[in-house]
Amino acid sequence: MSAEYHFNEIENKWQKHWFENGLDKVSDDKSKPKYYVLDMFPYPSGAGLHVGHPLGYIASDIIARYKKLQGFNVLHPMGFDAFGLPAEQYAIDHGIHPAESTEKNIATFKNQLKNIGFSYDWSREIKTCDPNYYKWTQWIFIQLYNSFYNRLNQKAEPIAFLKEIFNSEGNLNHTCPTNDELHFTAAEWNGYSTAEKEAILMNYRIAYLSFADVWWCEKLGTVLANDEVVNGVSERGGYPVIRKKMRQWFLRITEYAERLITGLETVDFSDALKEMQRNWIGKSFGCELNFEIENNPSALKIYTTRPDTIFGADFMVIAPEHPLINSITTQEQTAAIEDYITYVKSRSELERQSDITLITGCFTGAYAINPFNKRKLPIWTAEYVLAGYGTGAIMAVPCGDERDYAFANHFKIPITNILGDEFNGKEANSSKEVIIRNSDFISDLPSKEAMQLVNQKVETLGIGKPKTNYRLRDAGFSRQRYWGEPFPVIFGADGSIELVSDTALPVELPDLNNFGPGPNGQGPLANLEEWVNLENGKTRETNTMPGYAGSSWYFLRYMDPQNSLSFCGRSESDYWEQVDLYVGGSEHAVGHLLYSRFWTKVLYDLDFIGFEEPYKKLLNQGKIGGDSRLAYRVHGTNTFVSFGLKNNFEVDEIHVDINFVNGLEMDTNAFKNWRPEFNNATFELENGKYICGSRLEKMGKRFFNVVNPDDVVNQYGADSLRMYEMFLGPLEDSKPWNINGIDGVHRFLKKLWRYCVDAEGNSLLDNSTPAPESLKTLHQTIKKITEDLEKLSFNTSISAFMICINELTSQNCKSKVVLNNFLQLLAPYAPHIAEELWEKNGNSQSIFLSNWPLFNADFLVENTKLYPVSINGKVRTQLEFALDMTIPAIEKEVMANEIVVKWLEGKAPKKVIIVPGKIINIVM
Ligand code: ANZ
Repeated sequence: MSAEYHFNEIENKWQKHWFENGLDKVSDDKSKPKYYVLDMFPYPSGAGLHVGHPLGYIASDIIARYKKLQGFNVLHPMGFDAFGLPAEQYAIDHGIHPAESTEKNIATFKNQLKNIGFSYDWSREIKTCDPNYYKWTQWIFIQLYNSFYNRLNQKAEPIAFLKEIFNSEGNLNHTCPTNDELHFTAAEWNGYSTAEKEAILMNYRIAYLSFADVWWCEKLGTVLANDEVVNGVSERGGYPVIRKKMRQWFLRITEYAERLITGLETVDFSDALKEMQRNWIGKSFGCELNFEIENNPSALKIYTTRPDTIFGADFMVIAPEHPLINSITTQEQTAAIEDYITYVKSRSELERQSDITLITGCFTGAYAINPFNKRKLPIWTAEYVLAGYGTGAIMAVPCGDERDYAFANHFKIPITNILGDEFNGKEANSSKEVIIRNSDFISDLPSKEAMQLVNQKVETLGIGKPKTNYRLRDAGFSRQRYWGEPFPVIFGADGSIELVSDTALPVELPDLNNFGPGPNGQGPLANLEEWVNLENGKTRETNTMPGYAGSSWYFLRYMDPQNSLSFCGRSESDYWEQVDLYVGGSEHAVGHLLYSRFWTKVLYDLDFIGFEEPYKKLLNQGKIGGDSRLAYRVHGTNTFVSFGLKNNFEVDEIHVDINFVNGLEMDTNAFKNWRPEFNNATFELENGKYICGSRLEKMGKRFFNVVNPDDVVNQYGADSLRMYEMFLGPLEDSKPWNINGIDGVHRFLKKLWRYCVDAEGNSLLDNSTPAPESLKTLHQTIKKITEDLEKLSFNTSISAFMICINELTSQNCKSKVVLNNFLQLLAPYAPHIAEELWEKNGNSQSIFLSNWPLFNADFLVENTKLYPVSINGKVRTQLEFALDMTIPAIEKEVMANEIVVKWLEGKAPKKVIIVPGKIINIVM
């Protein structure tokens, strides 16, 4: 190899070496302490990676290599979240099978990742679409189906236990999660038919089948989860969605609401992220309270978070879906109520909640009685009260609740003031820091005290009880799509449910050519009759699992990826335990993270693993923005004017592919050849150049500003790319990509190279004893880099490396020992150049088999001092002495010094003043 820094050769050489020598393989040596650092695995899209994607991967790779050098056994795997809608949409659009396009995309991703020199143990790669993987996703589903949440023990337990309990005591101690009014004795249970028993058990199972309103997207032909619907349209594609009742699988995540909140206290996630999860779960404290209905035996149960406002209730509102609506509606109001219900059916839950200015509702004709003052309150129905929350019925308090106020105002319902001066009559005052007035036994009490009193009274009167509610809903788990995990479920001709036995797993996804929807909104698998229909009229479940199925437990499979007997052997999960550091985008703050925390808790409860939080620490990387280039076409022509001229014309902006713009200067020929419409483009130049405008925006295909990491690696090397991405700023920040900046780190690596090797490529370093100042520089750097890594502050290390090499250069340090230590510090960031120079320094084993340099504070302590020596007040020279030297010993050496002797001109000095550690002054 010649003397220049040939990064491409070096990087290929070492990537090959590491792979061939299994350097990235995880060790089986379980006596070592472990460290598990995980990236959120990517969905292998057709577009490949752009430079924004590896930001988090680089950070996690630095940590992985650092921990390895520290002696940890490091698990740092990579895989692919390979099922999903886009591959299927692509198949529909282009006729290419999802398996084929997915494999191709994975190959591209892997190549791109390998080029960056990540230390992934590829022997542990997983793909969620691999039958050997989804076999276990199906197996976990079966465990979820065969379990219920035992509220007494606060954990999931086998449903077989529950059957035993029902046999011996009915459901006395085990409230039904979907209906707390369902009570049966052991005798009643034993009298039920098998089908009746199964129907009851279904209400307890953690994976269960139910009919429910789901978001249905006609265009995608599928049901979407709440978090896949954004602003009333599908997150992917932006297509309209409507509410539709369908038979769906659900996961009873709601039983875990409390543990999902308390578990947050045991993990190291950012406060913002924890807050997002808490908000999503939406815990509130309140009270359930029964109101009698005039001329009707049923009670109306409401949920309120403000029992203290009960004397301000002016009317009641029930959800249009409320089960009592028909039985309470009076004859005169029946037609109006029916019309209103029809209207509400056309409205999505989102519209119902978000259109707060649109006030609709209908009076049922019925009245409820306030249990405290016996006041008659009209019962209305209105879309703002949702069936799925609380009890689906409320007492409306216009002076304390905005929506109730707006409703009363709209329908001219008189408002009772229970807040005195704190209610201005023009808007509700929803503050809880108020004094309650005009309210019988709670008058003139602060809200909080009043609440307690009312709660107590409600309990003594036996008309209600305090209640905690969660906004979290059970998660829909069925998709009417092809490219996902099939369910291990078979329906009997009588509608009974049979789960596929463990030995028959996986239920393989059958091959298919037609990816269009099946009949009646079913998924494409419904078209495959020979697959669907089994003997004796049995049929297979034709839905497939949603995208979050495979990603909810993948971190466990990496621990034991080839295990054919278990999803993950217990000895492996006991050793690797939680992920120590999880790096990924904040867009997964609720969906993926919440589901995988939930699955982990269930697996823990069922004693398949020994820990209940999957991720000990989470780091969210920011996004890298694109630096777009713009050309200016004079409106209605094919003439393009350079940036400086554009204000003289009426121009249209065109995004130009950044690949044919150098800095800001556009290659006009490349532009002309780019697209037929630009073939005859003409240009008005500035100083012979076409100068583009620029803009920072999202990195994406449609802005033609995508930077492929492969191109950067070719031009500057993977080490420069890695260093530069870290140099851009704190990992959590979003920041623009600016290729100009990469020169700085690239020059630094070249400088390091020249510092270490001569023109012939031989080492310039020697075995000289390092000077104290060089050891000081080195140990300052060790301290800084180690602290930075512990804080996950990557950007600050880059400048520390540069400062270190500058200092060593000016100290003319040639010490191999010092440079070897420096290379060990650099190795996590720039592994290839560190490995190459390490070898040139005469080390025969990989740098990654060495160790992390230990900081020694002794080297930072100054033990000599460079004294300015003045003669008659003028500094004539500088002399270095050990700080612990005695004054007479210093004086002796000063007086013998050549320069001092010269200035003394043979005379004896009047006085020699020596202040240790400060100055030496000779007075003549
Ligand atoms: C009386 C009251 C007085 C209320 C007041 C609020 C303020 P969170 O915090 O979200 O749990 N509510 C209850 N069930 C509802 C449903 N199904 N659809 C729409 N609204 C519902 O909110 C609980 C409050 O939201 C409850 O307390 C109830 O109104 C309303 F000054 O009751 B409140």
